[in-house]
Amino acid sequence: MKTYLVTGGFGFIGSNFIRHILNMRKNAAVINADKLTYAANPKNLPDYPEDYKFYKIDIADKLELAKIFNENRIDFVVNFAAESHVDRSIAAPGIFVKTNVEGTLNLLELSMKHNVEKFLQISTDEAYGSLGAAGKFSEETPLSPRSPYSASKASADMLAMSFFHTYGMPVLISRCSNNYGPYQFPEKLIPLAIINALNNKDIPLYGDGRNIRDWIYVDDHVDAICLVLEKGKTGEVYNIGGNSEAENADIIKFILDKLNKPSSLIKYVKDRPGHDRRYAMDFSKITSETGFMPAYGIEKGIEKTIDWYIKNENWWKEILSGNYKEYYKEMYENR
Ligand code: NAD
Ligand code: TDX
Repeated sequence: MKTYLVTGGFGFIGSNFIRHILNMRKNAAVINADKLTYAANPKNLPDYPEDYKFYKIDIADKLELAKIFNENRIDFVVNFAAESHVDRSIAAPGIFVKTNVEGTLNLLELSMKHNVEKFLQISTDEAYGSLGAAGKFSEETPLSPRSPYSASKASADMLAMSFFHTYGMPVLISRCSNNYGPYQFPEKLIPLAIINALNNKDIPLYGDGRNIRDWIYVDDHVDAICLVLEKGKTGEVYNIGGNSEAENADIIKFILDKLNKPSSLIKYVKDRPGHDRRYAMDFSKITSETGFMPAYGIEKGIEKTIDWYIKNENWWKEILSGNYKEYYKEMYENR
């Protein structure tokens, strides 16, 4: 029996990861450590109330976090917990440093003290910065983060790798491109566009709408994480991508088309400050070392995602009717 400590397990990717582990690994126990911020939702894991332990914990609180390690033998740490939204980091960077940097440091220190078998830091392509029209990020690309969010993630990555080099701790880092799929909080582009389109509301498109992201369906990211944990080498970074570069405007048009909604719902708004132009991932290293290849192309992945948001209206209606509404209004409707 191996025990996984999954931080941020009630968020988007963390909940999809826990579901996968509980379904696929009969000899795995999961501990979910989550602060339950606005982005968390216990209903992201509706079918597994009994199958794992949950600690409501802020990873930035080291004393609280230590309880988990004192009460359980942890084999693998998978650190998803983070403030994850770039726009919020521009509005209020402090909490990004607290959670993403200080929280990761606490986890590293406790994981080292308790001799965990592997520590996987879940990171992002945004740590590399922004690309021009050509080229891709490789694991050798120097880190050059440009938003408070990506600066906090790059800092956490550097701390994590310093624990490998300084203390010989078994640390791995995975850096993934933009995820989408079920249970994504509707502040991010794809769920926001689907929900607004379903509600016949304007969809805000930043700047000229031609910024490019490499999109990956969340199940593919989860598969890649499992492969990194199983076959990755400690002290190494693994890029994960979806092979699906697309301009934001084309993503929104595709969604509107699928839902038979008019393109007049697109509303061009003021650009995000410091908006990264393009991300693209060279993920040949994880492919050659673990066999990873994304199973979903962008069209199939978005169709599946639209289908999920249509069938799970209650999930997002509840979110939109809560406190988040005020933020949503301020952020998008008054631009
Ligand atoms: P999310 O915002 O949906 O979920 C984050 C989760 O972390 C929430 O459940 C929240 O309550 C929890 N959390 C936040 N602060 C915490 C704290 N101090 N202590 C404990 N728990 C805390 O995020 P996501 O989109 O699922 O992203 C998960 C991870 O993957 C993040 O580290 C993010 O940087 C990384 N990542 C995300 C993407 C993406 O496209 N979403 C891409 C690459 C990497
Ligand atoms: O309303 C919007 N309109 C718009 O044009 C929103 C929310 C976004 N955008 C643009 C900004 C980006 O170019 O769409 C693109 C995607 O934006 P987000 O969904 O906010 O994602 P991004 O900023 O690219 O960051 C995401 O991917 C990498 C995640 O939020 C990060 O956690 C992850 O590390």
